[in-house]
Amino acid sequence: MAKYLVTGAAGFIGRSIAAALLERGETVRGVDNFATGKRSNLVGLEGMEFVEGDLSDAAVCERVVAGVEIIFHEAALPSVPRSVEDPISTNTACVDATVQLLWAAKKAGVRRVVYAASSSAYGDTPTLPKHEGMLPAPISPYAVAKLSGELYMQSFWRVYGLETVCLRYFNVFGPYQDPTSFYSGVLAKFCTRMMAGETPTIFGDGSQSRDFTFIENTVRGNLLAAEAPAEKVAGRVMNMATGSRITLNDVVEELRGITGYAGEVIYGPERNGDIKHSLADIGLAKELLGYEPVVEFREGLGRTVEWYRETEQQG
Ligand code: UD2
Repeated sequence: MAKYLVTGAAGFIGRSIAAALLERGETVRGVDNFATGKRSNLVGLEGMEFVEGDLSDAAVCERVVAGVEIIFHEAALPSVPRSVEDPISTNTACVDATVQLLWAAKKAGVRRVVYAASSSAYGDTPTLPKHEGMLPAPISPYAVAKLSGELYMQSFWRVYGLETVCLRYFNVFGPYQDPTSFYSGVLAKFCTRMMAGETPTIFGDGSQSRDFTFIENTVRGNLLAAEAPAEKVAGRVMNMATGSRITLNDVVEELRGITGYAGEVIYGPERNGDIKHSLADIGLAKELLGYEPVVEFREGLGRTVEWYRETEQQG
């Protein structure tokens, strides 16, 4: 019987959490509907019990939560532009599925749910760094959907006593992130394109900045959130990031150095629903979880390029 459930286990973040749990010798169940997750991401996770299914289906939720103590809820339909084009699918995957999962978890007596919340909740407010005391101001349907998930988490803590912890991820990147979709995260796209000598396209003038967070930091934060005492973390929302930011123009310069790309960069129109600057205050996660980022941006970027090179990924 599995102690941990990882939703979105065939996705980039889910598979990384599952791998860390297996490494610790834990019993793990994973679920994924392969909407954006990949079967190839399950290679190396043979020790995990895997269920293929969609969490918007109550029967799937009931099946996967059975006997579980702690859930890492990573399943979602990411991407701001995808949600602008199709808000219904984003809502189904991020909101409906989350409520179904929580309801099944509550009924099955699951103790804790650690939720992949998003920095997009802060919207485009000019104040930097973003801290958890700020009023949410989501812009895109994606941001609204992820924030709704947070609110459901807090409700299930308040109403049913299900321990929930929301970690607001800030632009996670690293090995296993899919570079092949139009909706892929910018670093997955830029790393693989520039490695292949192909031109990256920046949406806007490239002065936008992000608190890009290497996956190992995110995984570490999740494990800490699963272990922290309920008195400290249940019902809480906290940023999960590095506390530093870099502009897209500077990212491209870094990648020129790492990949040897000497070609041009195309500048296209700014993306609808985009946020200009994003930077986290990580003080709360430090205080409540003892979290510290362990891999800084440049090292993470180098390791990511190395992984794409070794696995011969194409953007
Ligand atoms: C948002 C969230 C992030 C996570 C993610 C999931 C913010 C600040 N961040 O990421 O935490 O939830 O959604 O999808 O809300 N871009 C280009 N060229 C490309 C692709 C992207 O210039 O080929 C730009 C894009 O316009 C944006 C930046 O790169 O300014 C980052 O885009 P992204 O899609 O990687 O992530 P973002 O910030 O929407």
